[in-house]
This record gives sequence, structure tokens and C-alpha cells, in this order.
Amino acid sequence: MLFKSIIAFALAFAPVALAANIDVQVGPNNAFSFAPTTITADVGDTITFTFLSRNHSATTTTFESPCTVPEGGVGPGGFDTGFFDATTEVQTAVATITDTEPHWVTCRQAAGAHCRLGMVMAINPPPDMTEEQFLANALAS
Ligand SMILES: *[C@@H]1O[C@H](CO)[C@@H](O)[C@H](O)[C@H]1NC(C)=O
Ligand SMILES: [Cu+2]
Repeated sequence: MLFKSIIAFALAFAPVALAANIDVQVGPNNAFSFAPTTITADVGDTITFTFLSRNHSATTTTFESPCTVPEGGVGPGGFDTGFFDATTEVQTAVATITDTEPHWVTCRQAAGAHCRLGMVMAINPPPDMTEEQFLANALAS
């Protein structure tokens, strides 16, 4: 009986206990980039974006068209932090992951100009859709 309730307790609290936060830097060293450029995230995990320079966003788009904001403003199941100007102070925004699908993050500043400079990152990229290819798609767009 005691054993049974320990199991029930563990199951009830497992999802909360396992949720992680992943820190991503936006514009480190004044660069048009995210760091890291690839992360793996589970349902319920949070990503804390820390905006370190200029005026950027973290916005999901699509693998095929990295630098075009999709209809509806974000890629499937994705998010948009909005713009954060870090020229006077460092700011943060938190996004929560709601599925284990791949998500393709870019900065949507200046109609995709930052993205075309390579300001992209991948969440849960599958083997046949790499961050390297996503970056290449952005640079070629
Ligand atoms: C940041 O960029 C956005 C989009 O270009 C712009 O609307 C906003 O005014 C900018 N913020 C600041 C403080 O300049
Ligand atoms: Cu930007």
C-alpha cells in the first residue's frame, strides 16, 4: 500500500519535476546570432531568451522559408517573443515548449534582414532537417 502510493506520487509529480529551462542568448557580442544554435526541448520545458544587444526578436518561422514570417505570425505550434531593445538594458523573454516537433527560430527584425545574416537557431531538429541546412536556407533567402 505504501509502495503503491509512492508510485502514484512519483507519477503525479514526474512531469513537473522533469521540466527544464534552457537558456539562449540573443545577440551575444553584438552579433546577429543565437547561442546555442541548436537545442533539444521537451513538452513543458521553457526557453529563456536573454536579449544582449541591438533590437531583436525570437520568432518561429519555417524550415523552408526561414526569413519570412508565416501567416498567423509564427510557425506551427511556435512562438514570437516580440521585439526587445537591449541597447539600454538586457532583457529576457520566456517561451514554453508545447510539443516535441521541430521549431525554427529566427529574428524577424528589419523584414528578415537579421535572419538573412544567419540569425537562426533550431529546436528539436530531426536528422533530415539540420540546423546547418536551416542556416543555409536563411543565408540563401
Ligand atoms: C525595435 O524594433 C521594432 C521593429 O522594428 C520597432 O518597432 C521598435 O520601435 C524598436 N524598439 C526600439 C526601442 O527602438
Ligand atoms: Cu535581430
